Amino acid sequence: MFYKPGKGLLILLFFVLAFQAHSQQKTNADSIRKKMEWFEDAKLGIFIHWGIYAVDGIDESWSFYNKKVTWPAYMNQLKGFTASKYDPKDWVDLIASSGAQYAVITTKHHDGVALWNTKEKHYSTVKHTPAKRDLLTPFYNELRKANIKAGAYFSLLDWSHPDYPAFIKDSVRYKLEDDPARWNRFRTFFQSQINEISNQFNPDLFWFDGDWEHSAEEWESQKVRAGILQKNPNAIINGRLMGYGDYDTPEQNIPVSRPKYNWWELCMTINNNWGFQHKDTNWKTPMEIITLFADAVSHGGNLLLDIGPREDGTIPEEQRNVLTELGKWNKKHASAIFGTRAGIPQGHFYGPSTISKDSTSLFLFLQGHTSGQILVKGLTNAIKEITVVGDGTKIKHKVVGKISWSPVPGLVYIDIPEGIQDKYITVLELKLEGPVKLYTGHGGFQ
Ligand code: H79
Repeated sequence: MFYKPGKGLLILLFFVLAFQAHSQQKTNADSIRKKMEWFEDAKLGIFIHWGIYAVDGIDESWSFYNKKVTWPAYMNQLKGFTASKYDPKDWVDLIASSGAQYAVITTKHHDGVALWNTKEKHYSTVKHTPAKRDLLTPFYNELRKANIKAGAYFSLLDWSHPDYPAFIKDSVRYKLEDDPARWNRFRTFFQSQINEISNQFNPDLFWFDGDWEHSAEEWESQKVRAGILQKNPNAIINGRLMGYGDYDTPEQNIPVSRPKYNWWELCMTINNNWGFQHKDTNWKTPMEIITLFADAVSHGGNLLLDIGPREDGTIPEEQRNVLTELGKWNKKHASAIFGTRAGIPQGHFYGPSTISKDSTSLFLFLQGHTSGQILVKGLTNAIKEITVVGDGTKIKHKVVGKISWSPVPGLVYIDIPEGIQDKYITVLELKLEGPVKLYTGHGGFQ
């Protein structure tokens, strides 16, 4: 008798295949390794969601898509977007103080409102809001002065464009297959906007969003990628181009195991929303942000931490506070964070860790007010010295249970004295004899 797969199994298979098609990376890691260097070293970026949604403090674009407000009511916010206190120098000072090495700003969200003077006949802050100006040029200029890499978020999908098929949930303007000419008009439009961004701002990084509504063929992903790289061969492209990007972008959800792409970046809000919302006071604390930052870096990833300025361009105090506290901690622990590589697996040390680029220093992150003894397992290297990062205190360790004739290393117990604890996370540097080498066996005699 033949096995007849049940409906459930077929549906599962469909999702597995669909997911693979979505997430499979078409770019070869070796071919992009060189240009990815700064990104791999950078660890921290600041994401900025600024748009008309800050006027009423409602979900960016999704509020009309999900029918929480009507599209006309949403677009009415155009009238209230002033940028009257916008101070790009202040923004960049704040970003620099956090220790971030790059920033990514929304050039256009799913609502279609461009923050620059687009030549296309479509919405912009220049032509349709009291702000009446290109908000991106002054920001990018300040970033470059501060030597911070410049990133451009761009939504491929555009729910406000008359030639874009999807509009609001459960309602489309037309079906692509019924009117390919109309879809082609949209393609010409969005490719032109991407070209404008390339030519006017020459971003170091493109951060696409909204790719899930169409296939790579429909988006002409290869053409988008080629166009960007023609202008700037070193531009980095995030992984939301239906397989034609350079790195993975888990959103809001912290990965427990390392994402598939060779490089990855966790994007995360400080409260519950990307854009400014008056009622959202669910702020993450500096401790929580520092903890999840250390966790991302420990797994070889970056954190792209989001801020949402008000419509007038001011940045809420709670967000400023998180960035400055994170910055103070980063300054003290710079050697353990920037330019490092993913740490050792959990079985060796139960906490985040990183390894210096030359692999001869192991950094251990101790959460809370750890004191007493901590344990490292399976570390083959001899330890030259252990210091508290950013403080210099030398601390003692003891190797326990090493059998002289066995290659299995002993257990390393490290004494954590009182008085050296950081307010957030204390970091130890273990200077090793040679590059880190781990024993991963089953114990016993070999
Ligand atoms: O700009 C911010 C958000 O507005 C935007 N990305 C960040 C940076 C964003 N919001 N949600 N999403 C991206 C993911 C959307 C997921 C869904 Fe779906 C779209 C859930 C349902 C439709 C994709 C397609 C996942 C399941 C089906």
